Amino acid sequence: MLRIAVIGATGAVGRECLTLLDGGIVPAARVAPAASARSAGRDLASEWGLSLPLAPLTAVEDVDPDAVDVAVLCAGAEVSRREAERLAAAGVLVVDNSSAFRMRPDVPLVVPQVNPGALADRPACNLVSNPNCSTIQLVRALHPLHELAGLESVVVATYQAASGGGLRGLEELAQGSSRLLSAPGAPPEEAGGRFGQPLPFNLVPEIGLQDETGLSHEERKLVREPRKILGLPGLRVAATAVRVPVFHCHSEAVHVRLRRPVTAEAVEDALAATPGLRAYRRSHSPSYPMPRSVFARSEDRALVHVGRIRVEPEDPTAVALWVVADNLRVGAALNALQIVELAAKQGWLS
Ligand code: 11C
Repeated sequence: MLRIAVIGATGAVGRECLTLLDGGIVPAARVAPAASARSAGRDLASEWGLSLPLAPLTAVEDVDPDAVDVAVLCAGAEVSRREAERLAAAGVLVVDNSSAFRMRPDVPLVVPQVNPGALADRPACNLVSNPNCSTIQLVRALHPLHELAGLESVVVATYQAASGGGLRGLEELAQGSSRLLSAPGAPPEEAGGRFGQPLPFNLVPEIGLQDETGLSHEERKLVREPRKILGLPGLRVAATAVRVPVFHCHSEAVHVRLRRPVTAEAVEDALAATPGLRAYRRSHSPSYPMPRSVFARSEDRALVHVGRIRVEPEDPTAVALWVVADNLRVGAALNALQIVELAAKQGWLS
């Protein structure tokens, strides 16, 4: 059984990891949570009602590489840049949730349902990257279409929940919304905060800083990461990423051009036959998932949901989809722990 460190354990993704480990997703002999030094000593097992074999919470810098086989890093790119290589150099397999190493050619970027072959061999650097949450649900919906008729190009608009901004993002949305509900005429908040702009009752079409071409950081990830995961370096992807005042679950409007013509039935069948994905056929009522309905049921939080499945009558290579998934679970913790599961199956961690 594995000895797993969860770094950034007190954050939104870290907590999801501990919840999934508590449910037994990967049998662990010992789970060592770590967070910033000011959280050290917190008793997460009693705070969150966990019964997994949890070691005392330590500061990130104090994680002992000799006491763990695998470390899941969920504390953001800055901590990953500081800690991942220290642990990896000492022989720990590091599964990193941040954007720090994703585009490094020697670091596999893995969605186990899409490119498990990227983990055929243990990477010499001991690092595996977990993709961005909005990328994971996108490639999981795109992959069956690629297998069906070849991907030519993708246009995606995201509707991203506040939980993508962590616990602070959730708190900002809750507090700002209740403030506005009690004083609807109140002037808008100042720019700033977790999302750069006020989110309650608003839409913020900029997630992360824009580069010189005007693409935001989130949009750059949506363009580059699918190419690496799908093994399609020339895939054309256009993305607009928008933060919306929804607490949980990212949604995406996806328009795809395929190499060969398809029918809507064939697309529905391909999506419905894909493990871990729920297809909402046009005959289904409603014919689409929504963030709140997905978040409401634990089993739905582990799936990618695809609805509004359309093929343009005038151009049967053009397909449109609406994709919803829990960004903290499917888009982060679950994918990371499925990477751990795959690495364990490969015999890398025994
Ligand atoms: C968001 N996608 O919703 C981001 C959060 O690169 O792993 C995850 C950032 C990342 O704001």
